[in-house]
Amino acid sequence: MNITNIKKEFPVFDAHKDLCYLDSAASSLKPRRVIEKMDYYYNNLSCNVHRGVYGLSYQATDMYEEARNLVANFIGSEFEEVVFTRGASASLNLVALSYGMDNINEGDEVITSELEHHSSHMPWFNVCKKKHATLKYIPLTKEGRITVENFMKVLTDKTKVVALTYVSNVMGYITPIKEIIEICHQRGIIVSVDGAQAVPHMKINVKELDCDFLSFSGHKMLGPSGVGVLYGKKKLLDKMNPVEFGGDMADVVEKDSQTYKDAPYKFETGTPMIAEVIGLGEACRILDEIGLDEIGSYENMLAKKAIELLSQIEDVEIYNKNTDTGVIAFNIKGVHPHDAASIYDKNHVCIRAGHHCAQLITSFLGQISTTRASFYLYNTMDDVYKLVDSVKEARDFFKSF
Ligand code: 7TS
Repeated sequence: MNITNIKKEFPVFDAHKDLCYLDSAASSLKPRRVIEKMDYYYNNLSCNVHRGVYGLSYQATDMYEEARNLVANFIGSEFEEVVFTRGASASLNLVALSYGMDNINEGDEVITSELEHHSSHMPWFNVCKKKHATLKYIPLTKEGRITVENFMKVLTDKTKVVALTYVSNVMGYITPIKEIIEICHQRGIIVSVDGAQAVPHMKINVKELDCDFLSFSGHKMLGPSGVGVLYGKKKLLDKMNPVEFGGDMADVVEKDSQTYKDAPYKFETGTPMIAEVIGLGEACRILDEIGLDEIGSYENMLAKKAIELLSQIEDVEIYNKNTDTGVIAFNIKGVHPHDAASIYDKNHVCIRAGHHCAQLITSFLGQISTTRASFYLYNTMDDVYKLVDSVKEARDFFKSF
């Protein structure tokens, strides 16, 4: 990968020459090609999809559906297995509200983990509460990992659904999800995978993974905000009921009967996020051109270097020294991450401090807040040094009181 050339593709670096952006786990930066593709739609078409019987609308529909094709190719699914949503949270909620509410009954069990983002486990907490089912958490290892061995400890004959993150947004650990899926499928259990932190960083083929559902967001993978994907196996999507009703998803509507279009359209009511979907399609193309294997190993290399250097600073506590990806979670002992963040901000180092919408793992670490640096394809070794220097500065400043 030629990082100098890659960086040139991100206009935000022209606007902020000193930018050290280490918050890609929250949202990635957007490359020019994605922005231009969305601009093209707004400048040249601007109209709705699936409705107009005129050329402009046909063209907009073609671009929108071409993006579905690009996403399907990107994850190795069929075209009709790609449902566009407004983001990973919406996708994860759709699985719980549709599949969960119709298939989870009193006495059933759902398995999740403390490593989840709130958007992954909270929808199931609510399904279980409403259906008088039990939500079980896989015991994490001391390091905070999900293992197959520990998964087996909570698996029972009552388990109906397993909802797990593929990559933790706080710890950067990769879940042994393929093995877990295999075990689940031997017992007829459905697996919903939160791919929000995985899909942008590693090549996923849903056919090989054999997951039942995979949820992810456009804005973490070079695409725009406001769009995400729910991949679902066709046989499951076909049986599932929509949870939102109205324009475009309907087939025949009478006063006393209603039918819906086939999946994926029955889940996409109203005017969709047209430009955003088109932008997401372009993002998939770019990630495939560069190669996700290379991106993943590059950002892990940067994270490992940062961990090595941060470990040498007295009072810095790193929670995931063995991160599998480009995510580092740390704190300076005795310094609140939000205080330290003011120093990082002064140095144009963008990193996130807080619980990262993952309060369970933050509590597991015995913290109320952690500092997270997350690397992506446009980061350089210079960014690592800037981060390390800023952490040193924050430590020296706050420890001098
Ligand atoms: N799942 C995981 C693992 C995530 O990291 C996030 C967002 C979501 C689901 C929800 O995605 P959304 O696009 O619907 O918001 N994670 C973060 C984060 O770590 N910092 O800001 C958002």
